[in-house]
Amino acid sequence: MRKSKLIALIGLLLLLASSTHAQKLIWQVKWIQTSLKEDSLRAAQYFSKAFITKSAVKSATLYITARGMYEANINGKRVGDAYLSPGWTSYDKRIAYQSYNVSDLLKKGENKLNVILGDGWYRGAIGFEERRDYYGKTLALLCQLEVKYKNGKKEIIGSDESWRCGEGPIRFSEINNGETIDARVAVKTEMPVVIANFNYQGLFPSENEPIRKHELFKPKLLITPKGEKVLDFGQNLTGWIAVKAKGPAGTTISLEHGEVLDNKGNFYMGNMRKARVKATYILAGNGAEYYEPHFTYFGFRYARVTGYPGEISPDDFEGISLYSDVQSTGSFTCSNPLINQLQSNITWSQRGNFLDVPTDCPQRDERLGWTGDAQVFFRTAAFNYRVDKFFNKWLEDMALDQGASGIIPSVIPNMYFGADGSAGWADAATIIPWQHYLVYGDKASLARHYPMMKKWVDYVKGQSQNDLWRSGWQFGDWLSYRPMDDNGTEAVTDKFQIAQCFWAHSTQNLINAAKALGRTEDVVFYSALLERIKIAFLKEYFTPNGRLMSNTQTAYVLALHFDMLPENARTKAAAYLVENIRAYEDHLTTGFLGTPYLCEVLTRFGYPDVAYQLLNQKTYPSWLFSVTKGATTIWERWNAVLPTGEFYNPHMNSFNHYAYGAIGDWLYRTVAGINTDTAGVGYKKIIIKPIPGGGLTWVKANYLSKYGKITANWKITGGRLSLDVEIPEGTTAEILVPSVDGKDFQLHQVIAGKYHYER
Ligand code: RAM
Repeated sequence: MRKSKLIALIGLLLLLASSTHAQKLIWQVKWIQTSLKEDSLRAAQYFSKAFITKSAVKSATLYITARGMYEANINGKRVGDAYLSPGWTSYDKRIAYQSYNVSDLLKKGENKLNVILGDGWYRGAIGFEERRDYYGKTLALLCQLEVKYKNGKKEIIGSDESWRCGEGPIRFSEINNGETIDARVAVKTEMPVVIANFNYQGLFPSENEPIRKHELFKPKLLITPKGEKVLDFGQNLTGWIAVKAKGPAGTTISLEHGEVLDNKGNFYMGNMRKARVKATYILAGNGAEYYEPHFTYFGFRYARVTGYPGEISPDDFEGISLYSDVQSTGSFTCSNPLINQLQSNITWSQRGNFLDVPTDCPQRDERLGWTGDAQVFFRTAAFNYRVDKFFNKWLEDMALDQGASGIIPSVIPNMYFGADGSAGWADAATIIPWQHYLVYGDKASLARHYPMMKKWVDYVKGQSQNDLWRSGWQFGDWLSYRPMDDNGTEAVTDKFQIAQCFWAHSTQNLINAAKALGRTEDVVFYSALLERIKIAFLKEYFTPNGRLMSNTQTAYVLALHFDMLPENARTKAAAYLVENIRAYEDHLTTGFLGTPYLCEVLTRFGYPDVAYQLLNQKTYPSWLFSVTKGATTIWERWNAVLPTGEFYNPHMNSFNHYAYGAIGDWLYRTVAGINTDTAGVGYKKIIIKPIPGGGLTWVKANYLSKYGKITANWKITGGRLSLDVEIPEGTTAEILVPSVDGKDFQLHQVIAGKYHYER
């Protein structure tokens, strides 16, 4: 007994020692900045330090970060395979640093550590318009190379006054505006550096996956009707293009990036707004040259090429996709190729918008961490990829950016442009932590985000009068169906009716979290509040006959999904929802807030057939409309391309916006039927309940939970349904085997194993 206690204690001490070692890096270096005068283009800054390793190196670690974006190399070899480092956090509050094992890059004797700094998110044009210098005007570098010698000695080579700085080939780089590389300019670091006036405050070791290179694409060359040379990579992706070329010195190759061709087949950049999205390469003229950008990224499927020397061969170009290196965890395929394309589009919009921050879009002058978009997409994202760390990091910034009043900014990292605290956007503060807990079962994270959840609910409470939230900025059911008509088919839902639903939802999420964390007082307090919120909702927005004041799909979906209505009024409300869908000839009319729950609500209230009709709908507005128009990612609007083939107005028309991809959650959870349960969060307890329908004859899906792989495959042959299920070790499951028509279910309680059922 005693001995085991002692062993446990030693174990604990060792654990503490190792974790404090991992977290407590002692910086012994200085922030440094360039001494060069900058022109308006602000070329990338080059830093270097020559040093000598005195004896054989055992190991070496480089700790590095920047105010700006960094890329390091030792003796000409790139350090690590992460891009756009140190990633984007609320830099005014915290900046991540990374550590790299560089043991293999050092050699005995003379070495050179080189670092290039670009403007990045720190001071380049980001967000709307040409917003620069958001976090500061000065780029700075902080790095510490810790060398351990075989003879037991240690040495630190870090940023300090002994470094040199200068310029090199990257003449310009900005997130929104691309990069210019002039290979004729040699790297020259001869000037002294300046010690920058920054301290170590807010520095933290990054825990989430870095941005890395992923899929590679070979283009096809198109000559458009205008006679322009355009590369088509076949997929709307986020990243950049690597180019091989050979030509005289000074030859200038430009690549402009676009997502779509216009309806005449010409290159189109109208929807980029102020983002210049251009990569420029100026050849050194010394034979075969290779280029790719460093400190920018593009959202594109097409690239217009100008200035390329000689014949353009597609072999000389490669599209490289970049995104946070999160583990792939899910796949969904079925017998309908259009739905498979939809799933592919969802996955690609996720990839293209998960670059350290979940952004709305990757191409125009925006690319911001919009809270609403991230919230509606979270569950879908968590099926496709393991996003626990990715979101924990972002939620941490959200907590830091939360106002003292409890208000949550609309974009995280916050860009302060007003319009904060909107229902459905700011509610990301409770929705994501709670959903995160359901998916990953990580109580420590939930506890960490709990104060933010509570502060947000309290903020709304402070705004409310007589338990009604009817004030402040509201985006409403953003981008819902709004035809230009005179007969009232617009599907606008009263924004405060929506707000009241989300306030209830946030309060419910808070209560759920309080229960999970054993905060009984909060459970009691917020349960009473929730009751009052719902009573106030009914008085204000619910008619004696059972309709809602705004008689829209979104209104019914939110009221039903968030349990706003008395039990005995729900069946009727669901019937009104269906009636409404019928009135639009089996079309959805929902915007960002109603769409994620639409099919789920229909399923819950006994209308999975209607949900399938919406899923299968090919005419506007619908998910498959964009698919039939050749989309390879999810569009921002149901009508990014109008039924006429024209574009919607260019001011806000992204072709890579994952929000409407939230239907992916329903594909996994209902069509394939893979779900978890509050009785065993994090897929400790699994529910398998597929609901066949929509003419599908087979579905195959799997999801890699932390316990292992969960599979649900079903098919219908000869009027019989068969279901194959795989349940991982350490879990239990309820398998509900559906009848062919999806109307009744046979329950099996199982443990880990592979199961086959037929009905
Ligand atoms: C748009 C963004 C985003 C949305 C906001 C309200 O500009 O693209 O998708 O959340 O507006």
